[in-house]
Amino acid sequence: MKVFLALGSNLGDRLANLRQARELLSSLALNPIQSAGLYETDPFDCPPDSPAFLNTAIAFETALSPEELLTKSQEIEQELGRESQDTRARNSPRPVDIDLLICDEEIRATSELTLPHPRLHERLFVLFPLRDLAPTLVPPTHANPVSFLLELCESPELPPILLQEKW
Ligand code: PH2
Ligand code: MG
Ligand code: MG
Repeated sequence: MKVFLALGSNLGDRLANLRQARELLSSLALNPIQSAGLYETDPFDCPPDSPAFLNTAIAFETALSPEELLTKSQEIEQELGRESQDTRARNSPRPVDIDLLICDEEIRATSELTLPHPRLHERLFVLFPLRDLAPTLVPPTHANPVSFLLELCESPELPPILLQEKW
């Protein structure tokens, strides 16, 4: 199964956090991980005075199911210092956030997991990196490729700033 994950960090050494997340995720991958560019983005829908994010996306093949990948991703988030959902305010600063965007043609709508990610097409901080990896991919349940989803996106976010293509 080919999977696309969004990565974000707005606490601590943000780039080091993203690199560590990628390194830990690589143990789940059957092939070398593909990485999107590294973007700095304004916090969107976050508590006031939240620090800026680094956002990116990665893609790899895995033998895990989406549910297994979700569990592993949550373990990695916690290993990198993220507090559990019950103790922190919604969208408060986090060392790393790992979101499953697309898992092949898999579709889910459970309380644990929605696939494709329900806000995939609404967020510039997701679409910019995803376009780097898969501009022509039409996500399941969508009618348009990623590059066109980005053109259609009417988010009020400031455009993400590309800091580095490689990281
Ligand atoms: N993640 C959120 C909420 N807001 N804003 C930016 N810029 N980047 C994010 O990754 C992000 C966000 C929820 O996970
Ligand atoms: Mg998120
Ligand atoms: Mg998340």
